[in-house]
Amino acid sequence: MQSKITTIFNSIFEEDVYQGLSSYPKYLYSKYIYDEKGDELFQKIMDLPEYYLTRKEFEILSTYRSDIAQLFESGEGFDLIELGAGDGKKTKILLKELLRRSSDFTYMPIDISQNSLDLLEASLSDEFPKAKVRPQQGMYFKVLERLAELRHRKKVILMLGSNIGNLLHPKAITFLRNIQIAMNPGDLLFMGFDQKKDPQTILDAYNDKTGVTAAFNLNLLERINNDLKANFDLKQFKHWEVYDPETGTAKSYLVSLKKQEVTIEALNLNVSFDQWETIHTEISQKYDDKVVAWLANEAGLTIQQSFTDDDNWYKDYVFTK
Ligand code: AVI
Repeated sequence: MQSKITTIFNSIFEEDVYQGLSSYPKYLYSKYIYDEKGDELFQKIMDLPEYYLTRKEFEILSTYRSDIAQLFESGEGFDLIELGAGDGKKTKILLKELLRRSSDFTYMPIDISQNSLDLLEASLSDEFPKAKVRPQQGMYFKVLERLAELRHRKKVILMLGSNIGNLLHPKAITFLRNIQIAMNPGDLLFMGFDQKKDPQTILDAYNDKTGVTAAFNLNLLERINNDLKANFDLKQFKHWEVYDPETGTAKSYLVSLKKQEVTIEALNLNVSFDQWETIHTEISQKYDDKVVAWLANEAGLTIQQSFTDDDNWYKDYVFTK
């Protein structure tokens, strides 16, 4: 008779790592890159010359700040709810414009990390002491559910950085549908989507010369080493990026440079790698208008308008319910 061993996990992180590294082909979720070091590396990525996404969205928000502010404004005032505000560098362009126009609004950044929210709140009170800021700590959807009950005035939901691109289409649709459910007629969703372009430009953005993106990807293994007592040798794995111009999907991998075995003590797990075996770590989806319209339609949303940069490399779309 076969005996079934049940592994008890102490966290979803443990369970996800166990599942991902016991599967064939192996995978790990990119959300786990973002520990303290991962956050720092991502800040560096955003300053890389190859990583055009941040620059392009900055350009769009700066160029169209007054049109965007006008779209957001409403007679009874509005709540500006941002999903994943980070350091708020790009959002500050809009906040500055809204304050200049004396718009009546409350800024509600939502983040899972209380620490990021505290830092953001401190920098906002320095730069914009007059802004009404009400940070909301928690998972996006739990907070959005709470905020859905705010029916007294217009909600503008903001998600910048093409963060949606880290989800495959079916998950992106569920994500957008959950936002749609939290919206009332008249509310807006303002969201960034990185666009399809010269495949080489995309490959370079995820494979910079200085190796910051490689270190970012490898941070997944470092985090598992630190948090789950594992012994990944980071020098024996190589960052590898591919981009399929047909589907618009950029995929990141870590490739094992030799046959090797890794022990993850906290999971009581030995993981064997063949030479050249892969761990799939991230997708960064690129879009065009047709795909965004399809996603919106599936989620019960309508595109009202979009803003783009001089090269049409990146777009911010405005959706209504
Ligand atoms: C956060 N996210 C939108 C980034 C992206 O472009 O997929 C994460 C990233 N991965 C490598 N470089 C940047």
